[in-house]
Amino acid sequence: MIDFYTWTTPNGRKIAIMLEEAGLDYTAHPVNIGQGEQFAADFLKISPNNKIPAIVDRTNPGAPKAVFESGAILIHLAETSGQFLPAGDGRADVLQWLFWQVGGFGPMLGQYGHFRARSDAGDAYAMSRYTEESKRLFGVLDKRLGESEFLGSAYSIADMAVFPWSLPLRPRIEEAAGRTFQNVDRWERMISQRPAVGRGMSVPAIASKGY
Ligand SMILES: N[C@@H](CCC(=O)N[C@@H](CS)C(=O)NCC(=O)O)C(=O)O
Repeated sequence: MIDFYTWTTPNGRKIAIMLEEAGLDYTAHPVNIGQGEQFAADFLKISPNNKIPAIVDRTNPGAPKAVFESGAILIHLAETSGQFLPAGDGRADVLQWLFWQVGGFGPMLGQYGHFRARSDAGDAYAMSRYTEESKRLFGVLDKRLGESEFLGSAYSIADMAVFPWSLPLRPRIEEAAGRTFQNVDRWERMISQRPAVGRGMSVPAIASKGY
């Protein structure tokens, strides 16, 4: 069984999708980051950077394994389940797009959202910087998905990492860019049809917390 600490945000949903896709036994624990629950001492023992997502993998009851950082969690779950991260050449193909997401697409879109929500603060340079970077990154994603059905050569943890960020942000970035990202749209529609993705995108069902 896996204890999964999460909230209603894209970084949490990456992991929820993987847990559902891989058919793993897990319990979701909402951590309300709007109310500061990520700073609770017990949560910091699992996630020292005070961010969701985090897991405690209790598959081996004698040796529970805590993991934080969404990319590390996705790799851990892929390796332990033997799913969605191929061996050989295909592995690097997936990992390069996974690292592109955790190192660029997620942080830049996150900063875009942060400054957009505070546009009254008047930080025009920050807004311009993160809008331009978001447009550039969506362009990179669109180009890749024009060449390939998925980010790697098959559906993988890289697609699961990018999808929860792309889906809500693409309309705003398309508006800013004055263009559509048609290949991303095609890929989002395909990913959206997967039942496990639908289930993962609705985790957590806000009810209780406990860690
Ligand atoms: N690099 C981290 C980023 C995680 C992250 O930014 N989590 C946000 C929610 S999406 C969070 O927990 N923020 C709370 C805070 O910063 O205090 C990862 O990929 O797991």
